Amino acid sequence: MEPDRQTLLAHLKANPRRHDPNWKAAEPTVQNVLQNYPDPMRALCEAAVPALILRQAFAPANCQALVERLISRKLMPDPLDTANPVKTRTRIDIGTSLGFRGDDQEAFLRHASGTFELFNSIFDGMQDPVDVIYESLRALAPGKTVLVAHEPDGRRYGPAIFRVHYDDHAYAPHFDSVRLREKRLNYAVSRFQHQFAGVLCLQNDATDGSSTQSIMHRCLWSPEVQPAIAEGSFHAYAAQHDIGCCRVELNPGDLYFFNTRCIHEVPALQGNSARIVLAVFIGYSPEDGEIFVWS
Ligand SMILES: O=C(O)CCC(=O)C(=O)O
Ligand SMILES: [Fe+2]
Repeated sequence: MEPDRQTLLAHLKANPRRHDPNWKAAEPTVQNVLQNYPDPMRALCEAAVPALILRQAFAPANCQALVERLISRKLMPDPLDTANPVKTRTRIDIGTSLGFRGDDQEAFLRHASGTFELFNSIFDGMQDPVDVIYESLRALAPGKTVLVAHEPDGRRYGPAIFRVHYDDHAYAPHFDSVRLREKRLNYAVSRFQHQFAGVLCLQNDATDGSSTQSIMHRCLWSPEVQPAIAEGSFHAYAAQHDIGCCRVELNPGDLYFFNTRCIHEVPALQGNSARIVLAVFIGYSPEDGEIFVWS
């Protein structure tokens, strides 16, 4: 359950976030990351860094072209089309979400196969942003095989998902784990010890420097922190335990990877535009030759 928005804001007001100057993302290119962290996946496992950021992994000009493509294919509404019906949701997903559809495994896998068809045609004539995420991960995890997550019978999960966020959409402080949180032990991805996310920024909610950005807290989830997450009092918990954070500042085309067991949040949007990302989850175990990617 999402904690109550008012509670969250009250705790945040009384306990402002503290930036941790000693916890910095590794960036801006694969080469630089590997120089400083020869095993970047290990750095993520240990939360030695809040994130790995690859600047302009996807050309910024292509971001705009891609958003226009999503609009022309009617996958998201045209913001200039004032005849649009009033939106009733603050988020549109384009793709297949295990979190949302995983309760019915058959329906989930069927939906995922539809997403493969959609993604096969959607990027015609342009750089494929899904490839960019997978190739970046391959470069950061030399020696591993990076592939779309699949069940033992070969059926694949969704390869990635577009998320279009509107209005005052927010992600309260949370963690993501098929193993520890969602407890989807009937899925092949539950074999992995660690879960990461890869998020490619396609559009910010504002272009004037006031855009909303994700915030990583220097705190790996444990049963001890769970009550604060559930109650919406994580900001007070962080202040009490002197937990600092890092704001991951992204521009369109920037791709970041992080450990989803780190408590993270995206505060409420304030700008006039939608915040649009292409996102994946990643399953990783140090001794496993395969890395599974899904959405
Ligand atoms: O959009 C982001 O940057 C992260 C979103 C997130 O935390 C999630 O989808 O679980
Ligand atoms: Fe998350």
